[in-house]
Amino acid sequence: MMNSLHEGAPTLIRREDYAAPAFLIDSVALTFDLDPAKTRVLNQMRVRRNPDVPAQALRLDGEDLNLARVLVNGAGTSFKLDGQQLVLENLPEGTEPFDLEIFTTCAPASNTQLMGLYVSQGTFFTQCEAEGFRRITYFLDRPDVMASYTVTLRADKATYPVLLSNGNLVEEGALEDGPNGPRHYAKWVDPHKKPCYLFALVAGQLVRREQKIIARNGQEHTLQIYVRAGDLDKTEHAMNSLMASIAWDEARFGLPLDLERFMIVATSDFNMGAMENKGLNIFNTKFVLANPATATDVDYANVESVVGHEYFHNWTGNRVTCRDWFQLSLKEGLTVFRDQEFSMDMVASASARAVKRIEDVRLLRTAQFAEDAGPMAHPIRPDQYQEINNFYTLTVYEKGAEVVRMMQTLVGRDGFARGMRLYFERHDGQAVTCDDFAQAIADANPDSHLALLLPQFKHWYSQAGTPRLHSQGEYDADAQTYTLTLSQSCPPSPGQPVKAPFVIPVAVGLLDAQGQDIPGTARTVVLSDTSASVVFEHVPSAPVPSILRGFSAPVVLQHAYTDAELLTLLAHDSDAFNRWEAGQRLALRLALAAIQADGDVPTEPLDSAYMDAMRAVLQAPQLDAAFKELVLTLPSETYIAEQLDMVDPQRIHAVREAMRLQLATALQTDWAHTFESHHDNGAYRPDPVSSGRRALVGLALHMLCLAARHSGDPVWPGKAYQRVKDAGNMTDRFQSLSALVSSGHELATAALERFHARFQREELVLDKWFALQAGAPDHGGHILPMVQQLLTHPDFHIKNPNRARSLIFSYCNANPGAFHRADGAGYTFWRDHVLAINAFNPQVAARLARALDRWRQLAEPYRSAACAAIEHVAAQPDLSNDVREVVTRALAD
Ligand code: B3K
Ligand code: ZN
Repeated sequence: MMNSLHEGAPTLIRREDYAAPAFLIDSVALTFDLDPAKTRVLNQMRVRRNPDVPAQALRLDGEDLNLARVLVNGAGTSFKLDGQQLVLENLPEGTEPFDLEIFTTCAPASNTQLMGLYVSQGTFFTQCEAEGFRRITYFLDRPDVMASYTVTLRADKATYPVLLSNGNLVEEGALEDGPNGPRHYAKWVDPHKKPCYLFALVAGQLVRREQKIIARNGQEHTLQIYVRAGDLDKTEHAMNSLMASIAWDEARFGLPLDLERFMIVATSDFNMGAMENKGLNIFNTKFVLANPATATDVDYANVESVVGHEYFHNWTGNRVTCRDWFQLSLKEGLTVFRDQEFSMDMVASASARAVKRIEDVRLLRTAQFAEDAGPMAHPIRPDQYQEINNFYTLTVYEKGAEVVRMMQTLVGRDGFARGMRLYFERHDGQAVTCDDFAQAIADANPDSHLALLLPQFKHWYSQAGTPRLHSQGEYDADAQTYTLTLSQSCPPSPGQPVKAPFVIPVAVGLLDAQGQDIPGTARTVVLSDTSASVVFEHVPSAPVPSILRGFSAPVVLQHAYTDAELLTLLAHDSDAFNRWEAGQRLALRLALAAIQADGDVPTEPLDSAYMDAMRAVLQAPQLDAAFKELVLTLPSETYIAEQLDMVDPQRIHAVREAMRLQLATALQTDWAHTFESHHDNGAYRPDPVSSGRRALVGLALHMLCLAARHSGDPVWPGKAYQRVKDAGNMTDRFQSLSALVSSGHELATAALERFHARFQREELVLDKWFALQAGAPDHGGHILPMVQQLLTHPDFHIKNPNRARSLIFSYCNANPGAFHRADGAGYTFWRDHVLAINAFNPQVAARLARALDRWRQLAEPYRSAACAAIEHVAAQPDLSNDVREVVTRALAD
């Protein structure tokens, strides 16, 4: 039976039911006797009644704990257990503080959920956000209860030489010997009050990289990154990223590091990317470890952005935290915005900034737009949930970041910095709401559109769904004016059939027929009504409008561009985002035409105008390689599917494959030239210029291998194989392997074997090896049997989330052409693995469950088969709350 099984109907938690806590906890002293099988936790709290709330019983949250003792002011007291809560009714009256001592035990070694205190490869770790602290001790497990923490860790010295918790190490030393030999302890005091979700401890055998830095005010800080022995040579990039993050937050927002000591610890077993525990960030190894031999350019970029993200939480999340979990985007949307800005500020050129923006928008439009159109759609500030862990979503994070970005657009960059200062002046040390944040930004900019339209702007917080921005232009040659009429609508989402208009900042500029910017036309139009017109004066000839530049709002732009206009934008727009976007629109248009045409999939879906444009991009000397790679990459199958009311995944797959093959064969000479002129650019450096070159070389090699598979020419596959053997870095090596695998070339098998043999002791590289195979293009249904075979591979471990994701998620979530099989076998696989994982790790299972969110959109026979698989899961009696919520919502009308 599931440990976290909640009896009866799952409860729905509602935002409107928020009530302040009846008790406050001023301080907590925790003493841990760490033992994998049975860890003893002594929790000594200083508690008082909240004077603002009517007197009532104290209800402490707990989960999977063994309770041994409860003392109030040193004496025994009556208590009862109500479900998982510990209820204390006979507490001292009045508002004087009292001592509450609770002694419990828990079993970290059998904690497979990886929430609370658990063991990974012999080391203790914690994960408390959102509600994991209750699995460590009884507590008011809610973010608006902030306390001072003192933590004493006691353990066997040989097995657990390193003992870490939040804050400063104030004492350490030997204890009396235990049955396994010498024992020791360490005592940590966190100088900052914090909610319990930011508590952390780590105990085990770790080595560290250390760096001292001097802040602007002259204060010294110690930065440490803890990893397993053998991984130290993979920590330099994370340390550099951390130092850059600290410097950036001081320079851009005036926010200094407020701790003497800042630690990052890496673990292989982690449900998500990383966690911002105060002063003791815990990271998935995937987002810390990187060296040129094992990590790709994408890994390097991810490490920088996740290290930045967690560090930035120190102010946006930790110093100012959330009042309740409905406010999650307060910290997550804002912190994603900050990490995006950080990554952009780290690169020198405008075009590298644009590349980062395109990548962020591509993720948003592919995955978040799909979420916003499906059964799990929710506003960035949700109104209700059954399981909060299901709401750590692309909507809360990525769309939340877009909402913050729109605020910055509306008040300007300086105005936004001013707003941030006011936010911290008002709320430092508090647990607050999204309203408080928006109010601070608006109040610091009283004359801005944001301040004038604030209540309406906040519809972005309360309404789900992706708005449609309709646009129409009319040129008046006599008056030399161009009138752009903008209007908005938003499709219904669960529980929200009708939407009020949003405030949409639309960055616009006009191009002349030669593609040059028409002076004086660039502006940001703020659409707040259902529709509005804007007139551009002194427009000498019919212009081409460049609308929603830089993707200035998270909307779907609908404008009836002609192909000629899109080609002009692609060739000339001074806004790099819209240049890329024009190419995507052209490709999408051709893809949709081929998908919707009757009869067989055309062998050449792309027209000559498109091919010529792509050739021109590839040959353009002034364009960056990274940008070329983005333009030459076709819209994904998932993105294409989102444009259709009825989805035939196999048809989409076949059309996109035909398009890829056409690009590969028709531009073969250009690909070869691109490869030759960009490859092998010296010693590995992860900067945007060299990583852009490598990305373009990788795409070229993919294309050349794809063309070769059809022509039978052995030259390029031979080169790719050679690079798998002797590439100087993982980016080149992995791209070469991937080119062979995704073109389905016969050399792929030998290359995969060679790669595996070489990296069999590198967990993160093996994850790539599994993911590559599970995510490869399907040829005649070969992927599923191969995935099933890989499940039995000695290196496959389903309980390790990274490994489960690399094989099972790569197949179900990231390979639509292989997953959606006419025989429904992909869905059966999904069903069985959702249930298998549900039995030991509900959070990971619920993520996998999301793979069938969009089943209603599917054509037959997929739709019925998917529905049956979901119904099968929903019918199980022992589902976790996490999975239950996802499948129930999927099946709801
Ligand atoms: N705040 C954590 C996420 C916690 C997820 C809990 N299910 C990481 C982050 O967003 O920085
Ligand atoms: Zn975060």
